[in-house]
Amino acid sequence: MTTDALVRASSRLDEQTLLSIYWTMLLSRRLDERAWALHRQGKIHFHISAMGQEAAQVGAAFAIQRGVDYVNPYYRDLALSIAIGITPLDIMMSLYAKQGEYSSGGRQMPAHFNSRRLNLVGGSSVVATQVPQTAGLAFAIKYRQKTGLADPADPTQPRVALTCLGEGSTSQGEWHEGMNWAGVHRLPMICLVQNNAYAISVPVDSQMAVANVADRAAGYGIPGVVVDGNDVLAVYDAVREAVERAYAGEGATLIEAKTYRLTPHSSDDDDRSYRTREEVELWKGRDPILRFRQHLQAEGVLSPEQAEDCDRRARAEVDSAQAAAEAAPDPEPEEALGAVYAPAEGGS
Ligand SMILES: Cc1ncc(C[n+]2csc(CCOP(=O)(O)OP(=O)(O)O)c2C)c(N)n1
Ligand SMILES: [Mg+2]
Repeated sequence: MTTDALVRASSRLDEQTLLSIYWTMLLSRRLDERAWALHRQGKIHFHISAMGQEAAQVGAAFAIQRGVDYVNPYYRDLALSIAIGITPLDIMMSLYAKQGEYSSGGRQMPAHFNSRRLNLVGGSSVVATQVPQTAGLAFAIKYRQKTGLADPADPTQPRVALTCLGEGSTSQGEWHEGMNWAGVHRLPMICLVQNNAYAISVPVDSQMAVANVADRAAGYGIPGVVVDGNDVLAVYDAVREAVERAYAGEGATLIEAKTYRLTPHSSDDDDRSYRTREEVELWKGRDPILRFRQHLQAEGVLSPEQAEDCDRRARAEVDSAQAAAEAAPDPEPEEALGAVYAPAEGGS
């Protein structure tokens, strides 16, 4: 490691970028909170939340080349998807399943984030299936660069494929298969495990017999890194280092971000049956957004007035996204018979 690499990459982020990271986390949180309220009002049918995990997601997104690198997200990656370029209006249109909804024309559940334009790859609800797909994608990146078939517009552009999943999903065979492939072929891949301590009701110590998911990296011959998932800059640093390894042809990295989900698993879960209120309150005190706000204020990057202004603007953006989605037409019933991702003929 060079002396330069010992300096945290995040220490080189300019104030504008730091504020943009903060804004993205906050916007995701306000959108997320509104979705819960809409669900409880009976206006939408389902929501699954990123609350508590914004640092892990936004820190990772800002460490890659957003829109250039490939991302295979999982259902909890609301904040990550917003950071990549999915908009609050897109999300609201999904929640209301309105005509023209961005991810599937309103045909599948919300939280299946995808955009060809943003290199955000749509996944299945079946957990961990995105991991071998990401390994395949990373293999293609490497193969195309080696054989000169890389992006004809920019053949020298380095790329990495990032995927995310929860710690519970690492019990699935697909995860092991994908990670092994990434190790064997030294693929430009990053697997970010967001360890939020539960897989629905199952606590992590019933899920695995090792202390850290990252400990398993040794079995794949790749580095495994544990990071404080509620510290956005620590996550940024860990992912940035993995990106640089991937771009330099040094292969894949497994990163485990230790975090906590502040909400029940989904709008249809009651977490009182498997975790105490004291535990949840403890983690609310470690809220990654509050923590980053305090950091920015201490550094003189964000004043209390600016923080309030950010909050007002985030709420206003969520208000207008909600209003636009409510006013949008429902799909025609016969649209349900069409293809999910693209029109059957001549689609984009
Ligand atoms: C193969 C498979 N088994 C079970 C489910 C049902 N399921 C959906 S989410 C989930 C929990 C996953 O927990 P974790 O990987 O820790 O992610 P988290 O939801 O905590 O972010 C389960 C069991 C599924 N979607 N796919
Ligand atoms: Mg989990």
